[in-house]
Amino acid sequence: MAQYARNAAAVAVIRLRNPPVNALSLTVLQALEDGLKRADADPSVKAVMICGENGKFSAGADIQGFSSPKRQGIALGPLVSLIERSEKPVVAAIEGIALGGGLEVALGCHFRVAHVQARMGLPEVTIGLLPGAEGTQRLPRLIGVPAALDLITTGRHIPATEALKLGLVDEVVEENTVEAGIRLANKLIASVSLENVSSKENRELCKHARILTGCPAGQPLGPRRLSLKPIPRLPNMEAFLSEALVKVKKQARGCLAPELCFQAVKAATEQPFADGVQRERELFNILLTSGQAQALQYAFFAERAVQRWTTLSGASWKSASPQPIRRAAVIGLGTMGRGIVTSLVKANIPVVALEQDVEYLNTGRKAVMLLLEREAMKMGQDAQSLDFHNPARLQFTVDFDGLRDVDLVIEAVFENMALKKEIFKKLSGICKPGAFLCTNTSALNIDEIASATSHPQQVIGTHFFSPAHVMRLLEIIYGRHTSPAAIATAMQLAKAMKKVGVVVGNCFGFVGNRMMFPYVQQAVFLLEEGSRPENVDQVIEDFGFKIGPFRMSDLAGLDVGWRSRKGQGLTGASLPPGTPARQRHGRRYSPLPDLLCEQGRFGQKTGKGWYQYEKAGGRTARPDPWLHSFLSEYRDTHQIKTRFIDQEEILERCLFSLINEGFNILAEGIASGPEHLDVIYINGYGWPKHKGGPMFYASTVGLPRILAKLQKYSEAHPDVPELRPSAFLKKLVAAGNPPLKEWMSCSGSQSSKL
Ligand code: 3H9
Repeated sequence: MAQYARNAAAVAVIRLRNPPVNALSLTVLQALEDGLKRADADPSVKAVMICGENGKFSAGADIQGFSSPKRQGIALGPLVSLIERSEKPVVAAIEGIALGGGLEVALGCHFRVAHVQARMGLPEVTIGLLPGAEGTQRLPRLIGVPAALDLITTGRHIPATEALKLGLVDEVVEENTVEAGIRLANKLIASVSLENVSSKENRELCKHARILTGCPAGQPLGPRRLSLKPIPRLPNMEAFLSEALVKVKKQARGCLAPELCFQAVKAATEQPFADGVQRERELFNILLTSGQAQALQYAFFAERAVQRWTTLSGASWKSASPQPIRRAAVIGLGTMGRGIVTSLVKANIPVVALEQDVEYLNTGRKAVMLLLEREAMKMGQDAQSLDFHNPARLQFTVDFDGLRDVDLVIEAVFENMALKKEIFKKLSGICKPGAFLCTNTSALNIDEIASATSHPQQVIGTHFFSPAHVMRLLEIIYGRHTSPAAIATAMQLAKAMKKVGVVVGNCFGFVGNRMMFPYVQQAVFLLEEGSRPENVDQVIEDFGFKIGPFRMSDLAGLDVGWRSRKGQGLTGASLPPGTPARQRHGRRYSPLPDLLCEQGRFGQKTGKGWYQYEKAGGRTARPDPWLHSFLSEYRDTHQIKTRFIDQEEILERCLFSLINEGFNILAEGIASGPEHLDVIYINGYGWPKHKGGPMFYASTVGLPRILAKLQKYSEAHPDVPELRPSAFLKKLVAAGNPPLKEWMSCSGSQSSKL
């Protein structure tokens, strides 16, 4: 609701109240409208101030409401106009956040005062929408087209200081914002009511109020009504807009909202306010029903839902308490370790970084310092707080003794079980008993690593994604003995590093990589059967992935997987003689990646992989005629008939096999819900967010269709178990294809492998 109150003077205060973020539900809107009408009707009220309960203005429209079947009720746009039309000055006192519809309400007000720590923005684009309460028309009138376009098409939140520079707010205060708002309202009252009074003192007061408000005498509010303001012209508006459109389209990669946001702002530059509003509404409705908005809003709530973690044994976020991390250590300063140290420093956690010898330590130190300097530059004025030259905040050592008093260690050495166990054994003897011992692994067994220590309850997997200081995902893997406090602490750490932590169970590859295996496997099988790397990548990138599987493999280095397959005895010297070239353990196997590695084609780093590059370390992938003839010869050698494979088959075999593995993971209880898998894929694997993650996508395709296709492909490739439909998928189809949020209630009888 919104609480209406009169203060001692003539200011009516309307306080938006809908915890936790004062979202503008229909009830809040109704109360806001009632409050405005009441203030209007009361002659003793001379000004109105709108603020929010609990130090937050408002996070905008209630996002849950967009999926509600009964969205009837008061509309936000006309309410913003009602505020603007008020004959009594209306002041917005912005504390905490003013986002989306919240900021649009503030734009309807005649004056805006913000607390110095407040953040503002129009983030609708990030949930597949555009500012649909006239924000696309008012904001460019207030701060100009370039700045408005930037805020509206990126959805970024800006601090109050930037808002002041842009002219988005009139005043930034460090003290109580509500009191500052009331003070301003009183000055405005003075400016209006004292105009005709001739005492010298009143004339002075009136003059002061006019300077403050920028309103000419006799028209106290006219220039403050943004809908009446002309758009600030640019000398080259047309050229500016066409360049901006190219940029917006490039960044959108198939997501509709940024381009429609652009169109709405463009309408503001071409049409009168009322027509622009009409255009904004049309575009908003297109987005609302596009499917992408549902996917993005699902992703928004999924990211919050995964914070409420549970484990198979019943531990949960409700009862587990995170422990404070006053000091952390990172072991290993390779690519991952460097990124992890950088993330910890950015999170203001003092770090001890350890390497095996001085030479590695010095190389690692240089690399970390470089990363931190770059980060500091990006962060601008906050950079001093990183204070990374201070040894109390970042210390480099080769001595394990330096780890005695740390609260948490993150081991980030090579993916080698023996090495990891050796380190954990050492840590177990050196660290204090309460220290949490985390291993950064992408696939290895957490229980086996924990078995090397005397406190396995303190051991937990923390799978970072490269580059670790950039990627948002942190897969948090609990083992058989991991304590709930260790999980809660790892989740808290993720939050401190501004990452999204997702708690999953322990199995080979955990969630992300386990689902990735069948996807990559299908991609390679498609090459065996007739596709080329560029065909497969194109289909996957057209779907919206940032990068296709072959370009990704070239970037990561083919040698990484080769080393792991050698370790598993799938290739190399340990392969038993007489093993068929294209079969392992009775299943289809493709030696293609191994053959490329044998030729020294490790990807970008060697200048050749699935593609060719301009030089070793080059970034521009070009299709390679050598590879095309190599594939033809390979098919001849193995008597594979080359066939044309269409886009549909490429997409379905890659994605449906990945999704199929997702159903197995859910059935085994490795993840407690489909949203976990989706958050992992969106934040760690470049899945297009506007398609909601693999499991959400499966729900939109329809489970019966996915099942039928998997059955078809499985019949055509009986030696590929990954294409055999998961029992859980079949069960859901038999249960009538329930909506995604009901899937887990159907999983009851599934057995757990944990
Ligand atoms: C809009 O305004 C459209 C208009 O232009 C036109 C309309 C015609 N609605 O993130 P947190 C919940 S579209 C409903 O954990 P934080 C959230 O789910 C809107 N619920 O906290 C969570 O619930 P739970 C444009 C919302 O401090 C709880 O609040 N606005 C909304 O890390 C706490 O959230 C946006 O896109 C909402 N609008 O971050 C802003 N917002 O506890 C979206 C939050 O049950 N919101 N909740 O899990 C945010 O960016 C962040 O939530 C915010 C707080 C920065 C506000």
